Amino acid sequence: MSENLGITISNHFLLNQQLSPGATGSFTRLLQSLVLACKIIQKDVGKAGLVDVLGRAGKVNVQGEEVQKMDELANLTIKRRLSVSGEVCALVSEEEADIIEVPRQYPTGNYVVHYDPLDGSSNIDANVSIGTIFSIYRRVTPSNSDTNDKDALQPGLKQVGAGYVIYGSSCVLVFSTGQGVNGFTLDPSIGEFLLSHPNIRVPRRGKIYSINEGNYSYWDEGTRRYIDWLKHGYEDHKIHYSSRYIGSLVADFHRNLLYGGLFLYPADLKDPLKPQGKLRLMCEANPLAYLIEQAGGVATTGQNRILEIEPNYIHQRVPLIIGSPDDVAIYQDFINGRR
Ligand code: P6P
Repeated sequence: MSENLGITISNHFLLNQQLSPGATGSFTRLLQSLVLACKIIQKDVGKAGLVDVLGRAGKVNVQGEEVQKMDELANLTIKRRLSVSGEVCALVSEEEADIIEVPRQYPTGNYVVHYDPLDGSSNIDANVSIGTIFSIYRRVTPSNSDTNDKDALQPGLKQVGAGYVIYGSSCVLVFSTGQGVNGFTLDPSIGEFLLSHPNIRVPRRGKIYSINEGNYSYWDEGTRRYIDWLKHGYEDHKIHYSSRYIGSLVADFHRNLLYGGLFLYPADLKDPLKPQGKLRLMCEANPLAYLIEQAGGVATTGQNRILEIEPNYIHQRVPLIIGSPDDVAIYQDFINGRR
């Protein structure tokens, strides 16, 4: 049995983080609050078919998307656990229009957390894997002042931690604080996340591409030529690529992180209100870009490195091409006219 198994996320974090000089335990407490929130969401998602938490909540969120009852429950769970942690000064949820201030009755801390409480939630009724994505920054305004946009609108390079939890055949938390990427699987019999995927590295090249081909006619010409090359260019690349697209970003990303390959949600002209594509920079692209770079991969809009984008709006959308470095490089050759 690997000597790594049996290590809880708290053990692993304390062993790897608290050895750093000046560590106060504040980030550990924040992480523990996030982990507790995700355990609660896993419980709720796990019994969604049995209690009245499936289906639509009968409202539309700031993204213009149908809110699922589980979206609301997951959002409330994370908001509550992080607000009482005493470690955050502001929260930004994919489900809420504005920056969420910590209620005055709770102490505030020095971290800002962006999160998508339940990504892929439209798949809940079909029991498809869904997930929570989170992105952690240090505040940049003085700790004795009110937080403002400066704290919430930082480029992805400033993240001090990022991760996701995938609620699937098992519940897996994948996380990084800049010293590599590690995966922890929830052992429901003891309620602990145990180290199961130490030091995840994405293969340099894969055989999987993930994209919604229903949007083919809305893509730019370079993206269309690249996808055509993957499908019809065997004589050139000698690889039998597979198309795998679940329609749940966390699940598609997690598979490609482990197996290698490329996930693409390029800008498309399908919705003139979303010319930069569908995915959100702060709570989807940035945390996954942080993870993929920590695992040896690449994340780009096609033109720009995701982590270097200076955000101007908390719900800003960006094109996202993310995965194995050699696959991303070939895609960029196509869209920049080098192929
Ligand atoms: P489409 C889910 O709503 C989500 O935000 C991501 O999880 C997923 O990758 C994407 O949208 C799917 O979008 O347009 O292909 O249905």
